[in-house]
Amino acid sequence: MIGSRVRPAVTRFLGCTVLLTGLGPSDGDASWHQARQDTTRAGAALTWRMPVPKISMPMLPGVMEYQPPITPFLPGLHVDPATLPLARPREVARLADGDTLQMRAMLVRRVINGKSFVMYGFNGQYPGPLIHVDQRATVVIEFTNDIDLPTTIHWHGVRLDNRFDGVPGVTQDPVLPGESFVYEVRFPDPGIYWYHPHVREDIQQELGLYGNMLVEPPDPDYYNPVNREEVLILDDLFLDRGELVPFGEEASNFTLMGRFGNVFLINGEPDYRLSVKLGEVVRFMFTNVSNTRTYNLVLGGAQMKVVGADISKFEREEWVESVVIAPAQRYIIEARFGDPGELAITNNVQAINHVLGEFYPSVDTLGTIIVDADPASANYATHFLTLREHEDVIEDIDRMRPYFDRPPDRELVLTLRVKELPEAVVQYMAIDTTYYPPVDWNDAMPMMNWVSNGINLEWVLREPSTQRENMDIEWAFQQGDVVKIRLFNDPKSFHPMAHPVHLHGQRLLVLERNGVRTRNLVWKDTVMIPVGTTVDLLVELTNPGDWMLHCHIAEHLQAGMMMKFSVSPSRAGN
Ligand SMILES: [Cu+2]
Repeated sequence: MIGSRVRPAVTRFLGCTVLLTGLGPSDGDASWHQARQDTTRAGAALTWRMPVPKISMPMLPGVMEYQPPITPFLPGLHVDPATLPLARPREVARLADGDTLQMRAMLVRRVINGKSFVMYGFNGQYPGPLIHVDQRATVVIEFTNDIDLPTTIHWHGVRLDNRFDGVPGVTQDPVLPGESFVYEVRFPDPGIYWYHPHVREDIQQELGLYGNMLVEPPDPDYYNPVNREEVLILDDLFLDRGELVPFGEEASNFTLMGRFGNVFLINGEPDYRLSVKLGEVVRFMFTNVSNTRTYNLVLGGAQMKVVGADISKFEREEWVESVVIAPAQRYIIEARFGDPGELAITNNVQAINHVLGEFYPSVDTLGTIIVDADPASANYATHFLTLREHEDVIEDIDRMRPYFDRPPDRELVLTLRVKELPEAVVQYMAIDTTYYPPVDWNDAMPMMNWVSNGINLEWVLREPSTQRENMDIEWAFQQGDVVKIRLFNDPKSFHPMAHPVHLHGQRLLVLERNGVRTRNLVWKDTVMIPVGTTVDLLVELTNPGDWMLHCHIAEHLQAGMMMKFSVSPSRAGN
């Protein structure tokens, strides 16, 4: 009686989809049932144990032994890794308008620092294929799901046709194991974008289902001339005692602070190396695909200028010493390597140990840039040393400036609701006089994080005017509307944390933070809201459909921090 035994597992797993989408379970095929049976048996063999914390701390009674009230899950536990294809580095898929790419989400064998893991990959690659297209192209993606969970693909930051946005229960049904879905993706904006599942991102993104889209502008002078362009994805994988830390099957774990990894990966490599010639100017396109970690990236002291972000160039290029990249954000940086030698690509942060009340500088090396003594054949130093003003961006934003000083049209408060936590933790937090930083650069409360999950915590977007929350919020707009949205991250909640908030299908400007006007604007789709901060966004609603607004910390999204808004087509029908 496979059906009767397995059906509850299917329902439970889709239960997470229900939380995400309000969508009921649907029947899968035989391979789906078999896959679920396998992982259900596997889940019973897995046990929970608190990961060894990176920071030193006294243990609260009951925390080490705490067993999350959910089933531990890892994919393909019964699969012999030797039978799986060895994942290979990302390949470039250069697609013309109208071209078709077949994409398959599948189980792969990954070897990281000499050890084999069963993980996921698109087309057997890590990251997934780099989809390289011209601006205004439309491509067809014939997608097949060959992993053991329902999934979809979301094309992050792309103002595409709503039907292909990849949100289960909103724009499509989830793609069950063995099933397929055809996406048509049009690219109206140049720059760097990325794709990932919109089902259980905490599991599927962590295990390798992500990739970039690079969209070429037709204007050859859109960017500065450089010696080369590098598309780099930043990620952190969470291992404990050499093994992947299990995920929650019915609900996410680590929902308080998100799943902070401890093995840093660039393009899926733990030891990324790039060789350049002396004097080379490199344009880096960075994407942060980590579940929760925000990076403060430094390129070994090389001179850097920031050129663009999520959906456009900045109004003006600027020199920077580091760049802060929150989950899902992209930054376009140009750097020049004027001295031979080795440079470390590092994450330089001020870490905190909440338990001991200590602050300390923390530097992690993500990769290495080797600068050759031979000079580059072409010398772009003059262009590099000139900070450009981008008139095309300024003129585009000029149409928005009349809206800058209007009062907010909508408001949201970002907060947290605690349901059931172990008594020791509740008592600890009650006497806690912890300082909460504007941004959590590290997992500073590993005990609290360990006992948190999608059962006992709920992250909340609350509309003050209606007291509605998350998916109960009803926002309806019209195509062509320009709306100001005010977000406030309540510092007085149980455990405040910065949230990278993402809007699907549209583009936005970050106008003000705590009343301070942004002096160099850029079109974005994901904005960081630090603790205690009020951020005003101006959103240009050009794209009709039903769209999500949510926190891009994967575990916060799974713990409810999402809402939907609708944009009806303008009467002119454009
Ligand atoms: Cu969040």
